Amino acid sequence: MSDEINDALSDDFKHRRNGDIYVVTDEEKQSFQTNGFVHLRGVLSQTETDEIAKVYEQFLRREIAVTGRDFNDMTSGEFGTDASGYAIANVMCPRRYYPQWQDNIFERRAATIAEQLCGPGMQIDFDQLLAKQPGRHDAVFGYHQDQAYWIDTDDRRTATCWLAVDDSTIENGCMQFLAGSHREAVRQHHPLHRDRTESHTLVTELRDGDVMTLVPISRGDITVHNEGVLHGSGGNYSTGSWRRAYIVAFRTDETISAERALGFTHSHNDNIEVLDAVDGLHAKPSAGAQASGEATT
Ligand SMILES: O=C(O)CCC(=O)C(=O)O
Repeated sequence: MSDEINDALSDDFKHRRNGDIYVVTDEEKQSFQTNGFVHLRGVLSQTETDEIAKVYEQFLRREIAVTGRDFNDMTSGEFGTDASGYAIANVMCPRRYYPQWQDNIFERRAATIAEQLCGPGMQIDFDQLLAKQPGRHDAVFGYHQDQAYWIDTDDRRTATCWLAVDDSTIENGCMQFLAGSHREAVRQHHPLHRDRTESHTLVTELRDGDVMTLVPISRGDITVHNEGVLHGSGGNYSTGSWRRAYIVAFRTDETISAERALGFTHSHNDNIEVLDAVDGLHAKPSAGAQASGEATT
């Protein structure tokens, strides 16, 4: 039996896909509003995911040139070295480095999802690859709210579409969300290592009573999250399974123009003064954070 026929027979969600469109239900829209994230099943078929994985592997093998800090280890900030040692290989802005990837099936279907969840005027702001090697217990993506990484704009609507290129499991470090936390102000964040020249990564601490929801998803599924929900992920404890994710983030035309006018492009090579102006570094610690001993760097 061909891969395509096998794919079609084992695909419970193909009725949700119609060409470039993926139909989001009212219940899923409500879940995105309430929790700040939603899990959408079968956004890509297995065959479509295979096509994505081919280019993904070219990036990981460094067959596609990526400049400076845009290929780094998200856990250590290391870049320009042998990536086979990276716990989380992070490629920023892959569509910029490989324009042939623009308008691929994930981008097209995710665009229809962003519009259904956030309304009209949503465009791709940036994309990213995050690959956790098997057996890397240190492949931990620290807890954060995305808005903490970004400069403030008037309209913060965001749909960050996170595609599982491999089954994403509790064992290999699936996404975790703090449901409803987008209704809080941005918490104070601090760089994981000293300052932002050392590492791009920002983190915040959990507070008493915070309970993370772990969201394992199958290959071809996505999660979508907004700019405010607190999230992160654990290490890869599996012995043989990569946890590869391909992320395409949609924000409004106005936000993207405002970011670009300030020189903020989501590249890790952006000017340090621009990066130092982001929200979470300047958020005032809340009374609750001080009471629970949250870091206030
Ligand atoms: O892939 C991960 O573990 C984290 C991804 C993330 O923080 C994001 O997409 O905003």
